[in-house]
Amino acid sequence: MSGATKLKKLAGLSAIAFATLTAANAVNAANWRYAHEEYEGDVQDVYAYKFKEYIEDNSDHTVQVYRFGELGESDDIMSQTLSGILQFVNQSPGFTGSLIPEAQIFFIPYLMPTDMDTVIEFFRESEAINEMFPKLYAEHGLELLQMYPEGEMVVTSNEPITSPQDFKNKKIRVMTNPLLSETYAAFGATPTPLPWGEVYGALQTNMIQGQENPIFWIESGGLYEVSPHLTFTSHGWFTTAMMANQDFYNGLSDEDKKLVQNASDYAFEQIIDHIDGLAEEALGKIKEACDKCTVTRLNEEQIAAFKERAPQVKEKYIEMTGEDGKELLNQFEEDLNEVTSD
Ligand code: 6CS
Repeated sequence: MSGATKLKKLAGLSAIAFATLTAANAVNAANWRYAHEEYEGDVQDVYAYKFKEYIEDNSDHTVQVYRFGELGESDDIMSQTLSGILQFVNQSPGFTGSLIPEAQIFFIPYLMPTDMDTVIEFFRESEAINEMFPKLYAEHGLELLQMYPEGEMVVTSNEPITSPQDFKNKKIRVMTNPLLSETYAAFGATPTPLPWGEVYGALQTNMIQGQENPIFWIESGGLYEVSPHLTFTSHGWFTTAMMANQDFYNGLSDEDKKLVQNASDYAFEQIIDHIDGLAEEALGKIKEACDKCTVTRLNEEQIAAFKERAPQVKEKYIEMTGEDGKELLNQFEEDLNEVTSD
């Protein structure tokens, strides 16, 4: 065989090998479905798209992201994940708390620090977050991939709030977990659990007189238009969680499991950058857009009046979650002490 013929034959063989490999990759390449609870450009959307970017840049898989409303409410996307229709879901403990009672820990008021750097360090280092929570989620068929903070909780209402007395006779919307209702009852309000899709309309029609959420969401969802008095109560952070259907996750190759873990970590780092300064920016936009809006930052004395009602909520949490919840709370508090005593 001449040199030229050999070369042609080799080229032919490698073309076949390449085509075979590509076909094999195409067979192995999956399209994963991922739903979250927010709109374009919001924190959960940024996380989802960073996750997608990592997966698609580092494998042949693709990720299809569904935003709020495309597949229903928060509870709907969780059901779809549990039944395997979706592979990934981002749902905040505000809703997961009705499925996994221990996840309600984030609604014990004044448990979390207010300073963002401390909160982030807590999420990075906490044994409760990174070791205990994955086990609790696994008991419910979910592979917990990441918990992350979105922003400090701020109350919006039809009148400024400076004391628990100001909450009297006000129906305050809460996400649908029982402990958050306990918190607002302890604060002196009438808690009103509602799914997200009903909140704007209920404020607009005065069915409810207030709600709580991070500033970026109050701005992006236009909540300040119908609930113009903002109060910084320093009582907590909006936390969220990204997870996978566990049967799906367990069925992945080791390589794909690593890919998913790396993509979750990558998106987490991106989100930490993203939320830095986000609340201040959103507050600036609200002040510019809204003449009737007021901003109240409670002073230490005013905070104390709310804080003294926190122990009764902690008691309720223990009552609702038993020994497992107590153990989680102890670890959570120990982890918090570690990051706040630095
Ligand atoms: O209040 C809520 O229901 C919504 N708040 C935020 C910040 N994200 C999604 C959630 O559904």
